[in-house]
Amino acid sequence: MTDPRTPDRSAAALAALAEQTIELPSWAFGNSGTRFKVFGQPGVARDPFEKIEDAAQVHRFTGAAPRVSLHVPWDLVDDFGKLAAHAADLGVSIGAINSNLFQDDDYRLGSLTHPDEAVRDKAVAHHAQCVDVMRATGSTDLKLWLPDGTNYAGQDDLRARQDRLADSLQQVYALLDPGMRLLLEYKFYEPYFYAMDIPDWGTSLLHCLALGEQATVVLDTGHHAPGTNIEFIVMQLLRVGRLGAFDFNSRYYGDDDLIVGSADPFQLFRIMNEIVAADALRPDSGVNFMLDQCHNIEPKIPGQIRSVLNVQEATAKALLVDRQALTAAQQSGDVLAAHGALTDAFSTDVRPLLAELRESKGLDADPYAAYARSGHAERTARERVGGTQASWGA
Ligand code: RM4
Ligand code: MN
Repeated sequence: MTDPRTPDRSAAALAALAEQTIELPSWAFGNSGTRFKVFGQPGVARDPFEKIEDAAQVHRFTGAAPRVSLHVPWDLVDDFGKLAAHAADLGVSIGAINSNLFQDDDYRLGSLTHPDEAVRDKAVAHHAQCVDVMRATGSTDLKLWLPDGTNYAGQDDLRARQDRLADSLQQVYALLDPGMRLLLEYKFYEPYFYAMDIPDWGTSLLHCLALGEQATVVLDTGHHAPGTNIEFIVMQLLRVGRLGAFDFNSRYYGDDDLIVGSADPFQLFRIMNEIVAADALRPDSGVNFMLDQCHNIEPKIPGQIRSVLNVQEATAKALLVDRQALTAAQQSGDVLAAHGALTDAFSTDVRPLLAELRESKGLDADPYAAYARSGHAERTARERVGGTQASWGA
């Protein structure tokens, strides 16, 4: 067993961590729940302006979360210029714009894949609205999760659905300005259970390759069958330059959207290890590290702070891997030494290193405790009365 924290490696890790940013989802700050119950919480944001205020708290205490993704239409406002200015005043900016193809009666049998061209046109037009929001807010990422699929064998022609999808996606892609990207997400089941139309990274990648350079894959860590080797997918997408973003969260059973790193911290470490090995942590690598989570029972701002800390911890451990020793062991066929190079890094307590990072940025070493002391939770519970709390699906 070796301690991977050499002075050089720690210094390099600190420098890389100082540059790392994590994007927060606006919907994490609204109420959410399961199909059984949505629990309200005191002080929850009532509109996109308040969601951004809450996201800015996460950035204020972690120094690592300067962007907020929006969901359209959940976050529609009259004046997006004003929303972007509000974000800038609070020290954050607008990140990816998520389209929504899963809450309209017309989409019962699909949206971009629907047999009826009029429905497909409507779903494409929704993305024109999203691109307008991008122009008004300075966002460069259009994120598309396709909820389309079928429940029964024979319900629709699987191949025809792919052809319609390719055609619809081309129309969406044509809406993009230069410098904008299309982030295409996949999910293996739900809301349909027989066949999703973009069930896996291969399908997403094929569509991205057909579209062009501005199309990349989104990997949501909760969207795979149990036991899937997610870091393999990360590696493969990085190899072909098409990993556009993560939606980070944890799962035990389905698309649980729990706090990232809570269910399987070793998996998160293995994912970040592939990122570091491919030098994809650099801010200009093109990989957007986003969270896609819902805090159904825990308080939302502390839940997001915890999530950012978990990503930072996994990243710090990945940065501490002794890559020379790892390569030497791999080349000499020393299986246990190679595995040990990873587990030594994973077993390292990186909290002191991260405390050092925060102090060097003038932040409290413990963002979670500093937020609790700030009085923000009590103030919003007192002041945010009346109106309707934001909710997943509102
Ligand atoms: C989907 C998918 C999308 C997210 C919605 C809320 O399952 O993960 O990324 O926008 O949920
Ligand atoms: Mn997602």
